[in-house]
Amino acid sequence: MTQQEKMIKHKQSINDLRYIEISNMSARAKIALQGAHVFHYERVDEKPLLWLSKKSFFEKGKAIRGGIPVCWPWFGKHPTNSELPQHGFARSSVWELLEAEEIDGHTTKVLLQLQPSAESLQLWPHKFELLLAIIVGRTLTLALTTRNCDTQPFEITAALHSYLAVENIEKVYVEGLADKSFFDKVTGENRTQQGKLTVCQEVDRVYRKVDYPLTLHDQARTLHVDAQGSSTAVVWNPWIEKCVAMADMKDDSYKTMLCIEAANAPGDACMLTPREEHTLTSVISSDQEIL
Ligand code: TA6
Repeated sequence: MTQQEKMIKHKQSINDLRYIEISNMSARAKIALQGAHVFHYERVDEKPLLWLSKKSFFEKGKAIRGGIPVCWPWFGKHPTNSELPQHGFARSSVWELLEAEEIDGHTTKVLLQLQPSAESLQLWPHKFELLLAIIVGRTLTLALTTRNCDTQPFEITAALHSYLAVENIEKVYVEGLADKSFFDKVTGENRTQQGKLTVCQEVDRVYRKVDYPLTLHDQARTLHVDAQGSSTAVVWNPWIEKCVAMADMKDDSYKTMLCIEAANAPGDACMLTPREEHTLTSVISSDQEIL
């Protein structure tokens, strides 16, 4: 077995869902081909940075609960048709693996592609190419590129919906959002963030004109979410009632996760003319030194 084969293992499967397992000198990651979904990322000698629900479905056509779902070509509810799937179809479609290569002993790159299918054209009648480049190393980078391959312009909203793992939600705070205006999806109001963000109830907010990086202070470490190609950031924790109501979360799951999502949420939508492209990038890192 070559060194490269040891570091990139293909075609493992959970309930028939294929995934790639990456392991290099800095980190380990697992990426499902359904959704191009990074559902595990941990640096060597450190707890996972990404949260994954112990009750997540690993089923065809159902998004994994945790990791980084790719919300595309719309974020949240469809703007005009509430019967269409929340957060679009990219997260539940099977992507094609184009490349998996070791850049050096500490860094591995994976490239996945989604193209239109009969099903996608029914949901969203546009020709596109969607690429997700994932770089697994001391940091985790995801770069989502949308190309308009159609003859007409189209508009997308999107998010790299990262679920970050925390020790105790009631003791964390997020820095970088002070004085930013946000839409509060819980109350339906527009508000302004006063100081740092703490979480002691349901939080579902779309922050505007965000200056990345955002910093999540957990008890033993500090996580950072940096982004390019995005001016909106979504922060979400379902809190007690919504968590209990979700079939793929344990009742107390809300205590150990917080989503901080680099997004092109409504208000930051991207209009692409034919052949134009846009890249939304998110970089997740930790301050904890590798031992
Ligand atoms: O990003 C926050 C959000 O849009 C919330 O409103 C919440 O519903 C969450 O995503 C999870 O959505 P999902 O469709 O995965 O259950």
